[in-house]
Parts: sequence; C-alpha cells; structure tokens
Amino acid sequence: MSGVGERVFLSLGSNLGDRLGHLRSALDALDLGYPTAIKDISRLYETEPVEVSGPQPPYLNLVAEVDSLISPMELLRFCQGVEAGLGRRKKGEKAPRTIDIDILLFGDVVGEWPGLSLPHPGILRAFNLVGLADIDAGLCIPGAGLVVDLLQRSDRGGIREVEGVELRC
Ligand code: PH2
Ligand code: MG
Ligand code: MG
Repeated sequence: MSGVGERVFLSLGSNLGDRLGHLRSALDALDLGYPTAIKDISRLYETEPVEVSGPQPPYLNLVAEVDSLISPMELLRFCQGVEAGLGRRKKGEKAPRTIDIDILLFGDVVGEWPGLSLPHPGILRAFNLVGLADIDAGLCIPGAGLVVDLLQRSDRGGIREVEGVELRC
C-alpha cells in the first residue's frame, strides 16, 4: 500500500441533526495541515438516500480532495476519529448518521484491507460522481474509467445543488 503524494478524495455525507454544521466541522478537522489538509471542495448537494432499507431524511453530500501525510489505513482511522468526535454512533451500516467520511480514492491504490476497500465500493453512486466531477471530471477511477464518462451514464435524479451556502467559515 503506498502513501504520501497520492491524490486523495473523500466523500462526506450527513443526514442527521445539523447536517451543514456537521459537514463544516468535518471539513475543519480535515484541514488542520497534519495529518490532512483540504485541497479542493465540490459543490454542496442535497441528495435522496440511496441503497437504504427504510425511509430516511435526505443527505447533504460533498466531495473533498485532501493532501494526506499518512497511509490509507491511518487515514481511515483518522476519519473514524473525526466521525466519532461529531457524534457518529455505529447503528448499522446504512442508518442515518451525523457524519460519514468515506475514502473514495487514494491515488491509484486498489485493494482490500480490514474495513477498507479502495476504490470505495460506493464511488460510482451518482452523488459521488457529481462531486468528483466538480473537482476533476477527467479523473480516472481505477477499474471503472473516467468520471466524466461514468457520470454521463449515471442517473442524477434525486440530486439537487444547494446554492448560496458558504462551507468554510
Ligand atoms: N450514504 C450511504 C447510503 N446512502 N445516500 C445518499 N444520498 N448519500 C449518502 O452519503 C449515502 C447514501 C452509506 O454511507
Ligand atoms: Mg458511506
Ligand atoms: Mg462510511
């Protein structure tokens, strides 16, 4: 597993409580310089929950590109720490959550480790493709193709841009 110097993309989502506040706090925690710093942020989207069993509140989703000075496994632990700090409780994999931070891509790293699959298995969900395309539509997802091509074939229904919101204070 390689580490420093890769392009790293995270998916952030919230559908419980102060959704915008949780996203802002997570972005602040990811921008401390060490172990990560924010390079770029997508637009903000309100999205219908996908692949969940029962009715759930809508999500706010965005994608962030970060510089990571740590390995993928260390980044996973760091993101889990940020989630826990923002009140995330493990209540089933796809239950509503205050904050979810998923590692979508860690450069061209491909593989599976305990609790971590790269690229993330949900990377082709439309809300992730839309966010990735905001940052770099020409990005290549290992094993899948270019974001711009994948997005053309995906269903963007249920995704609405939230305009006029300042994400970073
Ligand atoms: N995350 C999930 C399951 N479904 N749907 C939307 N719209 N946004 C998410 O972030 C999301 C989801 C599991 O992490
Ligand atoms: Mg997720
Ligand atoms: Mg997750």
